[in-house]
Amino acid sequence: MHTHLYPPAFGTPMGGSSGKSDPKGSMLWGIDELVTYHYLVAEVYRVVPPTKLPYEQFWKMSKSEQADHIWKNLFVERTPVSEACRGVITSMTKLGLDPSDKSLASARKWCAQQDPSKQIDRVMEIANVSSITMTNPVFDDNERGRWEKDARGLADPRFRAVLRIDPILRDWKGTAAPRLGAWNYPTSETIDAKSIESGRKFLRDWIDKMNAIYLAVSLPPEWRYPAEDEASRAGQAALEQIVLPVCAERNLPFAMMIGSRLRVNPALREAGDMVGQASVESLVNLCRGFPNNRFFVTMLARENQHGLCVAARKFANLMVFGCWWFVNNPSLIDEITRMRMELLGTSFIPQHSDARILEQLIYKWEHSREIIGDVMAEKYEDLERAGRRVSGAEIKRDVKLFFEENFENFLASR
Ligand code: RAT
Ligand code: ZN
Repeated sequence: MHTHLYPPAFGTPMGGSSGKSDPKGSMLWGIDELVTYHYLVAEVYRVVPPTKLPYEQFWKMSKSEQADHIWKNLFVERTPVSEACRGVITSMTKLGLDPSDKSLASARKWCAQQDPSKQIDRVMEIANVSSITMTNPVFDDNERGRWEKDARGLADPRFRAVLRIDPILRDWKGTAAPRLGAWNYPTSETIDAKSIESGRKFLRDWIDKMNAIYLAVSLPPEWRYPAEDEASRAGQAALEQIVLPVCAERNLPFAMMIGSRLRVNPALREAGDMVGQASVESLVNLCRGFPNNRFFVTMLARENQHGLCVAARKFANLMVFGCWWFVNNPSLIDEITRMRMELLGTSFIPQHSDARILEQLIYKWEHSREIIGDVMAEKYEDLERAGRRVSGAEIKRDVKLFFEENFENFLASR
């Protein structure tokens, strides 16, 4: 339900057998991308610190050089036991590549011979995934440019779009308002009548252009509703008067990923983001205040998971989803899934993937499914011990809810 994956029409830096490489392309796939995933950049810097390899020097290296550096230091000279490392191993094994190789040369050669579109089919088949939901950040110039040039040409039946609108809530005055103005949606620094009209029109136009299935934002741990400081008031007003009314009018859920503090170590770029505890109370206020809106919500801090579960018991318009980023580790997936089943039964979405590189779909699903399956089995055993038989058909029904229908039904419900 949430990935950063794209079809080939968005361009791909690694052309594969089609040979069409687009350095600014958004479709990331293949061994070099897999091994340079930002989780692994963070991990390699624990082993080869910036005093030995300055950040600027790493970023100047080619993708393959970066991959070789990570492979050598995390996979060959150390045992790749971290979850991000193990993920690469699972994906390689399932693709028939040898994860014990000392060098990436043969994996690289194999990838170069693959056609990007066929690779998508292959990965979807191995991962047993029927549909991929993209994240389409409209304030990103590269992304927006591609939609403006040829929105129809981007359509691919395997992918669905999501309108991602972070600056509207995070930085109305400094980013969203001036950019909307430049795109012929006149706005003010405050959320006045003009800003509301333009903001709503902007969202409607882009929902239509992308055929978006929901809208989404990522918010810092400091996010509060209602806002507690002057700087956040425009974000609150934009949420109340632009985003939520359009979601309600179009009957689309709003996805909120809460708890990422961006760039605590800016030199690490995407790998430099941190976790922080968010306010579940703010979410509760929002769910109560907007009963005609539906919210998909995930939180990044382990400490927020219990409160989030309890909040979902109070509001049917809140759908808890996934184990995001730093909580996407076996021990925490186990703990969180167990707690959710105990508090919410089968009415949540246990996994959302967040794959950024195509082949990650393989391991993110494989690893999570195994844990979720174990938790389910244990819960069924508990039920049987309590005196209630659980049939195969019922188990199938639950699997379908967890891995497909809870998401689809929440998208479709009114
Ligand atoms: O989990 C991640 O890979 C992060 O880098 C983010 O992309 C996060 O998932 C987000 O969507 O903001
Ligand atoms: Zn994401």
